[in-house]
Amino acid sequence: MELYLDLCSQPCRSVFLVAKALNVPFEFKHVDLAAGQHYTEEFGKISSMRKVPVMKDGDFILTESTAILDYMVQKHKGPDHWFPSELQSRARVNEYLSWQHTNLRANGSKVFLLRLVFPMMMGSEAPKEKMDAAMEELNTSLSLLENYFLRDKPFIIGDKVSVADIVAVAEIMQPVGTGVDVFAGRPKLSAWRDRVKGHLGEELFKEANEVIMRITELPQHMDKTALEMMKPKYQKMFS
Ligand SMILES: N[C@@H](CCC(=O)N[C@@H](CS)C(=O)NCC(=O)O)C(=O)O
Repeated sequence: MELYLDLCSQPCRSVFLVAKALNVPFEFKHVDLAAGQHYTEEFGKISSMRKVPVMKDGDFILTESTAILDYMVQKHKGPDHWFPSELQSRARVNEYLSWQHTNLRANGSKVFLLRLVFPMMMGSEAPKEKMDAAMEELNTSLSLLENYFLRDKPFIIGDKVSVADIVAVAEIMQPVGTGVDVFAGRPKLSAWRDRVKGHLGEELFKEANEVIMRITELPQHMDKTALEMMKPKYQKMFS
């Protein structure tokens, strides 16, 4: 199996962490988004979507992190709790995976884009009102993760960790990488993050998050040609 990933990306970190946690044998194919490698002819042959993550298993190519997670868990039957077969626990995982795209993932990414990418593409800090609105939306998503999905359980499905926790942790690290303290005043969320980290192991958690934890260094060594190539897309998005 080949996994095309850039660990600065949240869905890529989810796929990487679950693959590692389940001991799925895979070849790590680095697609450097900041260097525009997803626009190359070579990557275009793998996926015309031009996004990561992508999984290639023999001739079978799959995009979309949540579909890849499901495929990996089904193929490499690990402990059942990762994506449980029991009806209601499985439904809880799917509930989180359906919710996150337009909530924690979207709102974490928005904060990430405004704090890190906006200045690179627009040459100034993001307007305060845009930043405040994005932070408010992120906080709403964090509260829903705490108060709806976690409640007083150790993990989203209950006593055991599942792919839903891994996806959520990977999402949270996106704004954290840009210096937002999402855990301030949220002891329940911090304790849950520590449990997930404990389950994965300190070393794997660190390996998965190394790139995002150094992401603020990106503007200093971003490839200038790639930056110019990406500007029109982001300028349209931000304006
Ligand atoms: N819904 C997709 C999202 C994939 C996605 O948006 N990937 C981003 C990185 S987080 C990407 O490759 N962006 C490149 C671009 O849009 O130019 C998933 O969950 O896999």
